Amino acid sequence: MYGGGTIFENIKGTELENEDPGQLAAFEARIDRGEKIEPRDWMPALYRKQLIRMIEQHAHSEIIGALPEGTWITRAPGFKRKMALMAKVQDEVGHAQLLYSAAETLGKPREQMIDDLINGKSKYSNIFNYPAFTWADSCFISWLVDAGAIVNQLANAKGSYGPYCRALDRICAEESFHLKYGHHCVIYLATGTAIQRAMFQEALDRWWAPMMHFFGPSDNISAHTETLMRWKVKMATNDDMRNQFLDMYVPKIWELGFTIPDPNLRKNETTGRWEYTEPDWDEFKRVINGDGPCNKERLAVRRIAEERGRWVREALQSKQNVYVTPLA
Ligand code: FAQ
Repeated sequence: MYGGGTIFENIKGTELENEDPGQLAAFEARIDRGEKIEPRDWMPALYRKQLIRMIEQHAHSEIIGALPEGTWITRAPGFKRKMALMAKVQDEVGHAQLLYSAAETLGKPREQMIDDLINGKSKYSNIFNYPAFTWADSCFISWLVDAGAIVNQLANAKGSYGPYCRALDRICAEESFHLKYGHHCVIYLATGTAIQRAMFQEALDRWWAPMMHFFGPSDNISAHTETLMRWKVKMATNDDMRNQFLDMYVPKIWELGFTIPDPNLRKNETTGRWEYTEPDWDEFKRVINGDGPCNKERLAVRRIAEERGRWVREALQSKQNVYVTPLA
């Protein structure tokens, strides 16, 4: 069913109108049976387009997501935390590589994806456009942003597109280490001095709104959820993922004695759902469309990285390899 009728009653005037009905029906039957779709299989153009959009945005989010924490590597308190944070940041960049590879299987070259990122054409996660002023901000990202990412990725990993699901299985395994590292860092602050506790509370106050935005617009205004869920690209709605995150992490935050900056946040025991102040979707739209506190800075850093790495890529692609004859 789609918008109240069968797919064939509802495709008129949509991007599916030009698809062959037989192929479309066979494709949907495969999805319904829980089969994985692989790169050489037939798929509707809209499925391909939506997957490229979503996987590409996910890849960009990993690579840009490395930046706010990356600036804390040299300032992390203690050698062990520096090592752990460096490994985490390296993992995030590795996740981007896995995701770019998955998106490439759908036909969009990596160079074009990077161009679209640095030219501001593609989106990436709203949350990485906020500044990490303090060490507690870095701890918030490692614990709670990674927690949110895991909620989303565990769901998407059960989806229909083989290469994306396999990439997500690997990514989730690494993210679970990040989460433990982040939780450990936050417990340290929570059980530390009054200044350390205040530092995390202040981070929580600033990051809560972007964290609520992180799962995407409410279901009633989300543009793509219906199509993506129908084709099992997304396995949970934005509101369901937000609810699951609140269910798992609000009790843990309260347990550590911190206050969540939303007076309306409570679990409705009758519905089993969390109630909260409706996030400011105007701010969300502004940030994802390029006007957040750090958008310009984030893209500027990526442009510099792209420019400085050009000679390496050119050297690797060069056909004029120089062979050194071993000395006799
Ligand atoms: N930020 O119709 P929907 C991480 C856009 S990885 C920016 O609901 P959809 C790891 C959306 O693209 C974090 N834009 O969209 C890490 C669309 O715009 P468009 C990233 C957003 O796709 C941790 C419009 O709003 N994870 O954190 C956001 O059905 C720590 C309408 O929205 C993924 O990308 C947002 N938060 O659902 C790294 C997972 N939300 O394209 C370093 C895969 C929505 O029409 C440190 N993605 N938009 O112009 C997904 O599951 C989905 O794409 C959603 C959005 C759930 C994010």
